[in-house]
Amino acid sequence: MTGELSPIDKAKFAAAKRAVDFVEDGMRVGLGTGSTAAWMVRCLGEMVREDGLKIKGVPTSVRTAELARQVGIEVISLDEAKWLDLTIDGADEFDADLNLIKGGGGALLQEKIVATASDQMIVIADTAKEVATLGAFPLPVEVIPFGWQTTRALIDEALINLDVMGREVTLRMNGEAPFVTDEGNHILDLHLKRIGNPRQLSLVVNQIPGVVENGLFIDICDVVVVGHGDGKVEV
Ligand code: ABF
Repeated sequence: MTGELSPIDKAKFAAAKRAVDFVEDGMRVGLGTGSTAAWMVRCLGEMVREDGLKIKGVPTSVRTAELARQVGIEVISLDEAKWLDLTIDGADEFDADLNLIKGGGGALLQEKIVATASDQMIVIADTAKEVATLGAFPLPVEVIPFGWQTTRALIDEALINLDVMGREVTLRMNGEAPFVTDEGNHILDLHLKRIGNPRQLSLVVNQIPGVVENGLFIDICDVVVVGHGDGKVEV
């Protein structure tokens, strides 16, 4: 499954491989999105095919759903599952309090719904994702397409009073056209450099009309599994 991996992929694979140890027979598992989460889906697929592991997976994106089916995991919707035992997902940044920035891959809305509906959320990451203060990675905010420029102006205005270092807001593009999420929305990336108070920022941004959800995950993650380039893992 792995072949010759680069150190970064080795780190992602190692984290994914360790995290699937938390998965038990009969569990309903939230399946994250992104390259690290894809390793986890492949590992789970192998356990299903080769060890007879019985799980039901709730994917957080169309692409994860496709991969999960390909590797042999039974896929169900969140409404069918109702509640999940565990979600395993990647992240763009995590801090010492296990607060996260997610959404670089554009799937933050479903990722947050799924993680919040889980008894436990495990993040899998390489060491580059660990930060002292969140914010070097641009914060993704999912907004509805209707009036998105007005929504952006309201975000600009709100940022003036918040404890952040940068204030540039850009519309995420996919070539010449705005990026469209699985839910048909757009993403604004907030280039904040340093987020002094993630909880306050999250609450303020989510109150702006047109905002669907932001990529700050506060008090949602329970465990971070960090993979290193030499294949070692810390939990
Ligand atoms: C998802 O994938 C995201 O929320 C995050 O944006 C991204 C991390 O991607 P990768 O694992 O490819 O670095 O988990």
